[in-house]
Amino acid sequence: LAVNRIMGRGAFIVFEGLDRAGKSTQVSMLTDALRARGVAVQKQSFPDRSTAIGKLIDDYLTKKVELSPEAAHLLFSANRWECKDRLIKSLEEGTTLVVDRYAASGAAYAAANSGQTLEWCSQPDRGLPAPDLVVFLRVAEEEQQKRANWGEERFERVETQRKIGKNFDRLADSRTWFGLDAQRDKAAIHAEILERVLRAIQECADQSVKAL
Ligand code: T5A
Ligand code: NA
Repeated sequence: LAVNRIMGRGAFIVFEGLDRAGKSTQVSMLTDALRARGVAVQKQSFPDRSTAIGKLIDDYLTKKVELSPEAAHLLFSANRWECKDRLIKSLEEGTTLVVDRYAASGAAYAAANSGQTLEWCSQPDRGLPAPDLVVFLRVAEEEQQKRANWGEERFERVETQRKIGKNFDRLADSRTWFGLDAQRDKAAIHAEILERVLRAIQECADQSVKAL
């Protein structure tokens, strides 16, 4: 598209971190700030609990249904695959995507929960669009537990979170991951993220969307 060549494609920005790290808070702050600067931007969360698959995932997370860990993992992945075409279309039209959790959450949580290897757990997402930047929010367990509604959903236990944290460390790729201390003031965290994201938007404008 001629428009793409002039404007560039949008950036695929993903937020990752343990439960209550502040992802949703920062996703909203970033989306608002980009919009205020005239950047075309869309927000997306995974799991997307609004679809049929997403409703089943919600029942699983809130402990209304039981599933084998592997079956649950494949549903989380299917929930990303059902959005694939829409995500790519938005990026190609020049819209930057700000996404709350993605494939790294899938692999890190499933490996902690199922006992399958990280490699096994990474397979179902191979072929999905790859993030240009993964913003990784770091919080200590004491801080996590102080934040609202801790302990209600399925994976909100200290032992599980420790395993998931180790998995995230193994998945972190120095080229695309940007880790930061998420225990500071919300505005300070936001300022650091915004600066890095504006750079990512420029850097990927003339690159094609890569695949996981
Ligand atoms: N999952 C997910 C899988 O197992 N596989 C997958 O493939 C995927 C995609 C639900 C669960 O599903 C698992 C992971 C999860 O266990 P979710 O819907 O994203 O995933 O749920 P959570 O990540 O648990 O969402 P939370 O809402 O708990 O965490 P957030 O988004 O990280 O945190 P946020 O922004 O809502 O903030 C939490 C609280 O902290 C405060 C906020 O005001 C809020 O009260 N807060 C701060 N307090 C002090 N200082 C700061 N800087 C703060 N920032 C936020
Ligand atoms: Na969230």
